[in-house]
Amino acid sequence: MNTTTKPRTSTRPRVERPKLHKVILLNDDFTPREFVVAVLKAEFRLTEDQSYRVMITAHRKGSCVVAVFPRDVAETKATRATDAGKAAGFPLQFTTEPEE
Ligand code: TYC
Repeated sequence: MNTTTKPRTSTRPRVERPKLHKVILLNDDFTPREFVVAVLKAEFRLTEDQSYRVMITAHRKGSCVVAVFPRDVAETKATRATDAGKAAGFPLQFTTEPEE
């Protein structure tokens, strides 16, 4: 068997790392604060403190970034969290957008 190796003459082109996507919580006038906090804890594994801060930021400013994930994970979590609100009769909304 020929075990000699020839020197490597080609290199693999470096590709860009896939972009992470932000999950964004949107404020509304109807969803109770405690419910928003509960969804953030359950779906995003935030602590009570982190969840409260994200909720109150969205409440005051209109929206707040919850976390960043690969695109499919971000979309799945945003959908699940929005569906949790819908199932309870609330208009709670989570969206996603690519990081710069
Ligand atoms: N604004 C809601 C209220 O006053 C609470 C709330 C906060 C709802 C953040 C959504 O993303 C949200 N009951």
